[in-house]
Amino acid sequence: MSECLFCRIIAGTLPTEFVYEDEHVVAFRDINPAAPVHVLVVPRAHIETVADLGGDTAGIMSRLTAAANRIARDAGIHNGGYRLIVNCGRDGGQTVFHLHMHLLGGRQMPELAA
Ligand code: DGP
Repeated sequence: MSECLFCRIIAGTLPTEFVYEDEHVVAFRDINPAAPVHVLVVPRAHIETVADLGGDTAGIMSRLTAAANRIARDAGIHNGGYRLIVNCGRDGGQTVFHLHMHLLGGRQMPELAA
């Protein structure tokens, strides 16, 4: 069995409700939400970080963004706006090493800290 937490969620061995899925992408609520809407948008393929993208996987960010925009519309936060975040590596604050995009919304987001 995969050691990767998000691969286990994608494979269904760690039961998690998907708020969106297609051939390439799944999305589920963050276990520790930082906003009223906090969804993780994740490629089915195991790619550790955004820095690993290229070649065959170069289009993944477009797929993640398109899915996040659709989820935001479905959640009714598209007019007010929302924040998309990709943490990369330890210094970027990444804790789960399977690429994912955070969709955060439903409240005013604070300015980014310096
Ligand atoms: P990051 O720090 O960018 O790597 O974000 C990882 C996120 O994953 C973090 O906000 C918490 C979330 N998370 C960790 N474990 C689980 C889990 O088992 N289920 C769900 N739904 N989210 C998880």
